[in-house]
Amino acid sequence: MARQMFRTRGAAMAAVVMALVAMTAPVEAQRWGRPRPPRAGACFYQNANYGGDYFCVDAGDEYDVMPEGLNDRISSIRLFGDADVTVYRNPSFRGRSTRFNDDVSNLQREGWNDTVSSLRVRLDFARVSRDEAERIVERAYRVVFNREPDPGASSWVEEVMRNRWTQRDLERELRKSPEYRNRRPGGH
Ligand SMILES: [Ca+2]
Ligand SMILES: [Ca+2]
Repeated sequence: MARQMFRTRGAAMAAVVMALVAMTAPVEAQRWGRPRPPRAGACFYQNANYGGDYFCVDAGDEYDVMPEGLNDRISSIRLFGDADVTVYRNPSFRGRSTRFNDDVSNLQREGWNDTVSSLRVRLDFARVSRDEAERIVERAYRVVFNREPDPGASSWVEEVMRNRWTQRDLERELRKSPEYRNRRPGGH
């Protein structure tokens, strides 16, 4: 019951957003073509191995119903900019679903050829690599402590990855540390 209400409210909000978009810009019906891939999002191809025409969806967007001509036609998927995709066998995010967080060159191998009837594209925040986390720690240390991270900073790398922190989140945590408090004017 609660889930049903949530879904209904979500749909109502989506309708409001769609109406706002419609007021500010003409809504271009999504169709097969050769668009420029999004910086963060996914492209869906008519054929396996990213063949034939395709359409693209930005991260954060979703289709509860596939635009005309796109239903039960998708055969491969490419992801861009740390996005992931959840596909559903039926409209309205119903039926069997699978989440993909990597390119799928042939949906047939996954049991999903020509069967996707609704989909969601999301940013995959979980996929912060260790390299990215280390860079976040380095930058945050320079901002907050005005120095390079020492070996003790490796535990912060783990925290960034586990909690999916941004640099700003980490800076906030570092400012709670004794090192930061002691270096502030008036601190001793
Ligand atoms: Ca197809
Ligand atoms: Ca279907």
